[in-house]
Amino acid sequence: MKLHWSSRSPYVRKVMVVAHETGLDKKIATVRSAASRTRINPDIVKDSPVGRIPVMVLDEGIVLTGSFAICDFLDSLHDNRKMIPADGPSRWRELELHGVADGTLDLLLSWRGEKMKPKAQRSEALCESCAARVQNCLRWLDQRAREFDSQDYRIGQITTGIVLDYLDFRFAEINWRAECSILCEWHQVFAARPSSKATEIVDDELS
Ligand SMILES: N[C@@H](CCC(=O)N[C@@H](CS)C(=O)NCC(=O)O)C(=O)O
Repeated sequence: MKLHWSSRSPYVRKVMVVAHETGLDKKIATVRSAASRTRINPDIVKDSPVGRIPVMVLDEGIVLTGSFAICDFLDSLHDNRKMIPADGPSRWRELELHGVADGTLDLLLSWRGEKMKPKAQRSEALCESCAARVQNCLRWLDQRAREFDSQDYRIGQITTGIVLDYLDFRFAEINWRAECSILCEWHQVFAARPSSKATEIVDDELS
């Protein structure tokens, strides 16, 4: 399995944490692929027309675009604790959490894309809307974190931890620890997991 990969993408990190948690990391051949909103990377679009990462090319030639589909595929390859429950209420509960955590990442990436523009081209309305929604999401995640349990460590908690690390990486000005005391305490548990340590964000200029 080939994975278009970057050390700075939170969505790629989600895939890699799931791979480590399920013991599949050694089976993945990572290819460093830089993705940007403004430049098309021909190596990525050769495999997926969307031109974003992560993209996984399976051994049989099928190409999976997007982190959730890739995590779902990885989950089909093992018989240990599933990262995405197959059915029943636990599946919908997990997708409820994942939806908010993943949506927070989407908001952060849109916000950052806007913040990086020269001031004259920037939409302050978009920045303010992203800021308000991110704050709502963090409050929601903080309440939900009351129920976080290591026996139930799956894609929803994984994505939540990645959101928090991404905030520290790209939005150091947001003091989420001050407002989200439950997430703040839980983040230490997340950071100590071997799968988190093995996939820490590295700001190498190449990716
Ligand atoms: N929903 C997608 C989002 C992927 C995504 O936005 N990846 C970013 C890198 S972190 C990207 O490729 N950005 C380039 C672009 O938006 O064109 C997923 O879950 O994989």
